[in-house]
Order: sequence, then C-alpha cells, then structure tokens
Amino acid sequence: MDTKHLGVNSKLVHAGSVHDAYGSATVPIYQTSTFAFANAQNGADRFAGQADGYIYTRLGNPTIDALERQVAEIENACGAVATSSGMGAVSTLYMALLSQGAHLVGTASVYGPSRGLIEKHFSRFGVTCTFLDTSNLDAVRCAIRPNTRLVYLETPSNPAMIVSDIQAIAAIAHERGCLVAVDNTFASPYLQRPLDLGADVVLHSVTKFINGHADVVGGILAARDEALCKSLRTMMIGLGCNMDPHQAYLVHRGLKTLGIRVERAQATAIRIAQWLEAHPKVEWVRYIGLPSHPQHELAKRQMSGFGSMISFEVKGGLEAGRVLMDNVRLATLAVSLGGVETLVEHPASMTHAGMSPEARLGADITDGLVRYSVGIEDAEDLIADLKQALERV
Ligand code: LCS
Repeated sequence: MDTKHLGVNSKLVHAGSVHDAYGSATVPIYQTSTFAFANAQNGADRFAGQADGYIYTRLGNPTIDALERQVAEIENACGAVATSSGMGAVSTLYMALLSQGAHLVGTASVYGPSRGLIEKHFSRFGVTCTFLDTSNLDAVRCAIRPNTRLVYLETPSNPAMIVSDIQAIAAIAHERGCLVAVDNTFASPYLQRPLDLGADVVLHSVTKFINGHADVVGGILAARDEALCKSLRTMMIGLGCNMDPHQAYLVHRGLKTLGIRVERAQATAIRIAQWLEAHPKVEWVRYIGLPSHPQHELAKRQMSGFGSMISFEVKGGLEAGRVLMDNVRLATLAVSLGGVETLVEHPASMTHAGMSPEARLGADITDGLVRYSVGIEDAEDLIADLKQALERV
C-alpha cells in the first residue's frame, strides 16, 4: 500500500505491509535461513542482481524487509537496514563510515557503549574522537577537524537528556564535508525525524520505543540516500549482524502502536516530572517538557512531543537514590527503556558504568542521577509508587 500521503499513525499501521499469496492481514514470519532457486541459472542471476528473489536470510528476508520498509517510510528515508541489536546498528554505522585516520565528533552523554566502542576499540585502528556537549553549537564548530568524517548525535541523550539542534549541526557539518548520524532512540520517529532536519543517517535501538514491549533486542539504520543505504547494508551483511525474521515480526507488530503508546506515556511523564520537581526530597529533575530544562524551547521546535524519559536526583545523592530504587513496587528496577512497563535504573553503576568517572561528570551524569522510563500504567499509580518510595528516603 502506498502510505506516503497518510498521517503518521496510518503509516505506522500500514507502511511496509504487503499481502502474501494467502492474503495474510499481517506480515508472516518467514522463518527460513535460505530460499530455493528455480534452477542453477536463476540462482546465478539472483546473485548477479539480474533476477528478483531472496537468496539467504542474512542478505534479505520478506519479514525483515517489511520492517525495513515500515521504518524507512516513517523516517522519510530512502531505505533502512535492520540489525541484531542497537549496538549492531552503531557498529555497522561506524564500520561503514570511519576509516583509519578518521575523527568523530559525538554527544558526550550518548549511551555508554556507543562511546566506549570508539574510545576503546576503534582507537586501535587509528580512529580518534571528541565527545562534547553538542547542545553548544560553537563547541561543535570548533571540534570539527579536517579529518572529521562523522558527527554522531544522540538527542535527547541517554541519560543526561541533552537536546542538540540537528538542523544547525547538519548545516555546520555539511559545510565541513562530514556526515551527520542521529541516534533517535529516545525520541522515536513518532516525535522526531532527523532526516527531515538534515541528518544523513538515523538509527534506533528498536529494543526501546519502536518495539515497545521489552521482549526483543534489535536495531535499525535508515539513510537519506541510496549510496549510504547500500554501504550500510553491505557492512551489516559483512559483519553478520542481521535481524532474525521472528525478531522482525515482533518489532513490526510493536511499531504499529508506537503513536498511542508514546502519547499515553508522555502525558503521564509530564505529570510525574512536575510532581517530582515540586517534591521537597528531590534535588533536580531533567525532563525536556519542563520549562526548567535548558533546551526546552529547542525540543519544542525540533520534536512534536517531549517523550517519556525523566532523569532526576534525590537529595542525598547516590545513597538516597538507591533507597528509592529499592523501594519502588510498580516500576521495575531494570536497565532498558521505552516499553509499556515503567523502568528505573542507576546509570553511573549500570548502563554508564563503563565510562570513567571524569567522562561521566563531563557528560552531566552525576552519581546520584536516577533514570526513569515512564510506561503506560495509570499516572496515579506511578505517582503513588514514587511517593511511598520517597517516604522511605
Ligand atoms: N542507543 C541508545 C540511545 C540506547 O539507549 C541503547 C541501549 C543502544 C543504542 C544500544 O541498543 P541495544 O543494543 O541495547 O539494543 N540502551 C540501553 C539502556 O539505556 N539500558 O539498557 C540498554
């Protein structure tokens, strides 16, 4: 179905779907590793790109294709490449775009391993990097060197909730001949479409909002043009970090309800953020929907909503935060985010423990920071849960 003219929720439901030979209303799971050729010539022709048809699931599969078409349509991309995990997408991106001697400029408070991969591993191959506060456009301008190939933004960032101006940074980067990739995991394509703002590649850990049910790990890359899509696909195939058909089926199903999940969770998130900000035991709250957030106005311009991720610190720092995390009952103490169930975690000792204490502080990740991913439970229940946990602090 051509969904280009439709609204975002209609696209979410219908984009990428094609009826199979039986008229199946949903995308079937083509759980196969390989596909039979009609004859030897047909096999050779498929390999040569001169005949249609699938070859081998690492190279392509109808269920995975359906998800890739769905995400490409929603991100206004030329195409998309699904990967085994979000880190599979990050690795594919780095491997495709960075060669020996290349330099990367990135958001300091990205998901810890996205930064660790460059600092600890790509450095072995002569790739250098500068991670900084990308909400500061002058700092981004100064950090770009003649050998900078990629500006890697995560906005809003995990977990400092820093918002970077994608349009302004794309203009700066393109003037200097480098590409811009945006990790759009925290916003989801429902709230933010980086390619429309000038980015070249957008990526997601679909483990989070896109799938939305805490039952799949996966990733996806989507690119603005054909050549970029091709190089990302070639690298994904070479690295072997393809998505599995069953994973793709679940993610495709989850994505259909992204709009209603995000709307509900963000309506609750603003209430919780306001409630926490007014609570005497809370030191500070960082939620991009609050006027107190330093990039609130930018987020308003760049996104169509504020999402459901909140970072905050309880008075008393780490110890007080631990008491809170040990006493929530409705929220689950677990890493990950963006699912229907509310999750709470401690970045300094969990998701961002791999960063040095100095790098964490430079990225605004204080030891007392607690990250709270709002799910779709009733707002009153979540507030009551936080209230009783804060009473024990
Ligand atoms: N990008 C962002 C912004 C993420 O938050 C994560 C995972 C990834 C990439 C990597 O995706 P994965 O391979 O896990 O699918 N973030 C996690 C987090 O904050 N808690 O647990 C995982």
